[in-house]
Amino acid sequence: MAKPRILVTRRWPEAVEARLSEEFDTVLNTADRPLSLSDFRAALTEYDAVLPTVTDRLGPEALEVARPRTRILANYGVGYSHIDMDHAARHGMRVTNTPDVLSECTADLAMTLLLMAARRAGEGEREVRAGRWTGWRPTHLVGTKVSGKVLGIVGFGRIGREMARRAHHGFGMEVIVHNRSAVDPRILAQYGARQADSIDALLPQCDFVSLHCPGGTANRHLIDARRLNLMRADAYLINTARGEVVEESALLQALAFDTIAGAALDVFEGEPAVNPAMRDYDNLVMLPHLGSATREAREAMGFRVLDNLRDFFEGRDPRDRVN
Ligand code: 8YV
Repeated sequence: MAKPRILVTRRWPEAVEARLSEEFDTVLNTADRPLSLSDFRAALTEYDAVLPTVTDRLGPEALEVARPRTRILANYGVGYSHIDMDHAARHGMRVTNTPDVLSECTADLAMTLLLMAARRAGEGEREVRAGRWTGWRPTHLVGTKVSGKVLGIVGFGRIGREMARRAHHGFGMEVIVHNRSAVDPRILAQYGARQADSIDALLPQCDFVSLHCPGGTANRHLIDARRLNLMRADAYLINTARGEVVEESALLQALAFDTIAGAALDVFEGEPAVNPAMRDYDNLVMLPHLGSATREAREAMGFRVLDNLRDFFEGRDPRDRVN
């Protein structure tokens, strides 16, 4: 029987690409150029499986193909708000993701951002690099203490829990969570956490708020001007979830008028485009979507996609099916 024909839309870790090439009739994107809309539409008619990433915008237009050959979109990453699930379902396409294997690394990065914002690490680094450091003084780049403070977590899935573990057991933080569905008190107890009834109730209680919910239309601008106003003036917002979860223009207003103390973002509304105005805010830390960017996580994500493909093409239910 012919091997399934699969397309990998970006460069993946070498070890995973090698294994994919052994097991499937695989086409790699050796130039690592993002696919255009027409490339993607063509791919859907030529491949049994397409393996996208967050840089593939698989909205209704990209998926508007009369008779696709593709039967599975095996996404590299846990978030899949870049895929129009209604259209995928209409074509009977299976969609899978890669949970678990990136939770620790993404939480590590959320904690990195939290620390950077609180301790003004970005400002300090820029100062040293620019040769502007004039020496130690008691009032120099004074930030905010992290240990023992209150952390609010919005979205208490795998990554949110890893964040809570780090914050509570590593930094002695008090953790308050809000999740779409209520969290079992036995799980909360593992992180010394308590539950807020609503996001609105959570926000005013926190020194730091870290977002770990999914993106997509349901959570678009979940943190808007009104909710930013519920945060304390000395509080920080951390976003490693998806850019659309925060209304960026409202966040910039809040930073400009010091209605919050600062923010740290790994994801952006129009990424990779970043609103140029954001570069002027010293109370804003920005990283280029590095959440899962470790060798270990990126390889594990690739092998998890491979597991999903094997399951699918051998007639089993893929372990990470999301539809
Ligand atoms: C990925 C992420 O690197 O997994 C996710 O949802 O945001 C990142 O960790 C990226 O999405 C890969 O497609």
